[in-house]
Amino acid sequence: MGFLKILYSNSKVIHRIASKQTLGQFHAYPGALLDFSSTCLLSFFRFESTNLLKEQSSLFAENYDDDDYFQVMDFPGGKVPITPQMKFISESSEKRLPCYRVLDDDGYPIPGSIFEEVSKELAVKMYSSMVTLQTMDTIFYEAQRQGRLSFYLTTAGEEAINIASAAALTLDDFVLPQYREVGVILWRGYPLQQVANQLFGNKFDYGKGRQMPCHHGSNELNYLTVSSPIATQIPQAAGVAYSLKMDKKEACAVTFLGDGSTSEGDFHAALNFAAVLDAPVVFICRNNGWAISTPINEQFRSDGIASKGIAYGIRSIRVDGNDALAIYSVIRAAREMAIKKQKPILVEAMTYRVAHHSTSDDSTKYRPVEEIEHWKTAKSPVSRFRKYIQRNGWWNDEDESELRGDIRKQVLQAIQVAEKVKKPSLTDLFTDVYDKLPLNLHDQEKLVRGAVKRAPKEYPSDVPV
Ligand SMILES: Cc1ncc(C[n+]2csc(CCOP(=O)(O)OP(=O)(O)O)c2C)c(N)n1
Ligand SMILES: [Mg+2]
Repeated sequence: MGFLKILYSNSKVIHRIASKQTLGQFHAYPGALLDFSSTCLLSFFRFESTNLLKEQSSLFAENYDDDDYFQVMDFPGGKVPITPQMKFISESSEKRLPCYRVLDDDGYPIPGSIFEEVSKELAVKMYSSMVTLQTMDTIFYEAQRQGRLSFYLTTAGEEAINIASAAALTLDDFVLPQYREVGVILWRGYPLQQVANQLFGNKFDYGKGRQMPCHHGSNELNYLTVSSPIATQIPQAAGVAYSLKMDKKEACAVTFLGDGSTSEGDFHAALNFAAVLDAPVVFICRNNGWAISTPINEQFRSDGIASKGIAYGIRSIRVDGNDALAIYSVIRAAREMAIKKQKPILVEAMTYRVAHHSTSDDSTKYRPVEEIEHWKTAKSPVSRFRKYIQRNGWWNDEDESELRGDIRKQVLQAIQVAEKVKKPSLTDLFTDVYDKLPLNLHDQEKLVRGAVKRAPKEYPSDVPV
């Protein structure tokens, strides 16, 4: 075992003290400080000093070469190679992490790509679900513009991440979503009518109208309800995964998050917890380039998100988020690894948020319309997958118009039904959190009821008192 000690003296010189084994590489000078290990024979030498400032450029080497290492040293946490070279690891690697892809922009499999085959039945179901998302987005967005809904968020441009990842999971896996993943809950069996009920906050909404629109959730489908505060779900997912581990379940937790969410401390705490607890969780980050109007270059300096996983000791991959086949293969493999090896996995899906952030945003104010158009058309994940299934002989133009017409009818019907249903009663505003209503909530309820009595005309007629 050898020792390396770096001492900064006033004159900015470095004295290196090393064991005998290292001598071949240094000019040795006697008379320096001594550091001992009881287990090995030590000599001590003072080596030629180096002027830090003069040699600064050589300190910022991209990486160490194998030749730079000549010994290892025990530290808490394991053995670490030692080196006489003082090289800072560069803040940015010259090479960016690659992005796994199966289908090119025209829907042709890239020669040599390794991926999980999907059957005709599964492929058509995946495509139909993506078209359902597109249709929902068009109609619900319009309904918000007509003033029938208070708020709406689309999944435009991210249909493949929604559907292909959902298809790769099982119902036993717990999903902890952000808010742009309604396709995942739909895939698990949440009816279109329920989507509309939630958006209108009517009495059939599972959340009884207490959440904003687009905050879906279902106990039955192991899909935790969306939380408005960004990144809430990420540490929760590490916790859910740890609980699945304790119960020895053949399932994992899967959480979705945006690139913007990685700027929250919760993201970092979650990754670290998951790593040290060996929690079977798959973190799926939709890197869509924007957190409302903040572009990713104002969000982080790292090579995206996958590089952060590596820093936390988490197996990570970057995938083309507009390639349904690539996502399906990656999430299948990630799930399998998370469960079999009992460890977390980070997936960074590269994509683009094609629509405005939500109905409260106008993205043309902060990004070029041509850029949006390019991603909407040339890079569309839905068109790409359609080309693939059509070329396989699994789909044709007739199927397409029939499907679009049919889904359009279903969404319009769901809106009409949901809109007519009464709102949850005033009482529901105060229930479900505490077993017994605490005094402060009891007082608040009394206050509200008093106000309704005093000004009944101000109170919405479709909300039972
Ligand atoms: C703690 C917190 N801060 C700020 C917000 C406001 N907010 C809502 S969405 C959002 C952007 C999130 O961006 P990203 O995670 O990239 O998701 P995307 O909308 O791109 O899918 C912000 C800042 C919030 N909801 N919660
Ligand atoms: Mg984003």
